[in-house]
Amino acid sequence: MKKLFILTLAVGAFGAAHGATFTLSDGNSTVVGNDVTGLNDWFIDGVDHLFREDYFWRIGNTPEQSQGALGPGVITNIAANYSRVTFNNPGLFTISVDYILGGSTPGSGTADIAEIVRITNHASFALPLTLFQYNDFDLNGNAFDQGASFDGHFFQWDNPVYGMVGTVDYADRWEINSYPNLLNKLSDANVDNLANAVTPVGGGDIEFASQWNLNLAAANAAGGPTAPGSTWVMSTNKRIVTVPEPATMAALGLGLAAMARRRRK
Ligand SMILES: [Ca+2]
Ligand SMILES: [Ca+2]
Ligand SMILES: [Ca+2]
Ligand SMILES: [Ca+2]
Repeated sequence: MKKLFILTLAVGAFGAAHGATFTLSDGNSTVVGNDVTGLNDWFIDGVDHLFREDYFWRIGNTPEQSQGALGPGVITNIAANYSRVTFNNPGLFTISVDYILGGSTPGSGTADIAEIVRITNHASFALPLTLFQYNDFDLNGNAFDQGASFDGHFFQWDNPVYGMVGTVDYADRWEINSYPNLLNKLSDANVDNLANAVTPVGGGDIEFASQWNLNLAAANAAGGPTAPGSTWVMSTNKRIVTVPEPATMAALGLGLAAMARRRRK
């Protein structure tokens, strides 16, 4: 009973045009998203591993809100596996997210989503904008009994399915919590920052988020968003792998450890 009312509620609040969906397909994988709650389904070989992946923002000391709260987004379908969603906050900023799905061979249980986020300041003053990337994976098609850790990248597992999320630039803050604590933090009327902590998880319905504290340079007075620093670009990658055998799992563990070592250098 976790969740299904969210989209209906938001569509009701904003009207029928808000809530347009898009679908990405590649190989063994399909992703479904919309302009209210971000990505809501990530099917790999028929199993849906995702409840929600979305972006939230605030300016200065205003409470956080989702990008979907800005109103209808513009959805541009670029290829079968590639869509762009753009939101405009008139006179202040635009935010666009490119979603690119990389599927794999049928039966592999593996797929990848690359995202490129662009935020452009249209104001004539520097914009203190804080961005949040929110992830609620329900790996293996269930919302309980999952584990997670953070080591520069996020890892979540529900054996034999593993999810990983990494970002460039590295975020300024992060948090792992249990649903819906983190979602409430990003949706309530308080100004919140992520805790840089794993909060003990009851029931194992994991959610996690990253936070970037930005200060986008003012756009040129002529009105074009062309000043150096007025646009920020971030790339992020999500991968889900299914590991059928203990030997393969050990190899995955070694790979992750090697990745962590490289990162620290
Ligand atoms: Ca889903
Ligand atoms: Ca489970
Ligand atoms: Ca809040
Ligand atoms: Ca979850």
